[in-house]
Amino acid sequence: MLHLYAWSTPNGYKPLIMLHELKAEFEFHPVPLDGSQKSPEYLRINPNGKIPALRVADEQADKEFAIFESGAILTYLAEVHGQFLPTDPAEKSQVLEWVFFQNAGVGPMLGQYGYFKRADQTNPQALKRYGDEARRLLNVLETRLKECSYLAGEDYSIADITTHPWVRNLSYFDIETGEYPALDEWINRIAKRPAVVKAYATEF
Ligand SMILES: N[C@@H](CCC(=O)N[C@@H](CS)C(=O)NCC(=O)O)C(=O)O
Repeated sequence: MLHLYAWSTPNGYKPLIMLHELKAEFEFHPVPLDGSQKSPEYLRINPNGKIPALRVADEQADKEFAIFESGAILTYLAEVHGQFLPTDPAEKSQVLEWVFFQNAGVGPMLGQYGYFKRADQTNPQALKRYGDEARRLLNVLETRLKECSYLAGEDYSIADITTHPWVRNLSYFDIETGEYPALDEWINRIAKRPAVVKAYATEF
């Protein structure tokens, strides 16, 4: 049995999309970001005190473990189900480079940009630094999506699943989607996938 711990944020939607894409059965445990993510019980599941986390309870094998970091969760699920991540090392690297790019770049930079734009408007240097970097990263995605249908090439993969929740609402950052037409087309195309629709409709 899979137990997902998440909340309605970009990082929380990634495993929800993945589990729905896989049509996997799972138990959903909402973790509101009101301090619950730092409770002693939850820290035993994710020592980093953030969502998401996935607990895997394999009763038959008498094995139980938890995974934190959304990239690790998506990779685990992809490998167990043999979907959305190729096994050939060269092809796999083409997916993982975009997964790491999102987890180390797009997420943290857009996250900081959103913070200085919405929650703390007292720091114009930080706003400019993160805003410039966010736009640079969006340009990297735009260039890539002008070349191919999906981030890792011609197949939908965990690279798309990990990136979509972060860029689907560019208006939150006061960024016009018209600035990135290929990215915009990809955002709308992915948003129509039944699993993606279902994940974003989750009630928290
Ligand atoms: N690198 C982590 C980032 C997780 C993360 O930043 N989660 C945020 C929500 S999107 C969170 O739990 N924030 C609450 C906190 O920092 O206490 C991942 O990809 O799983």
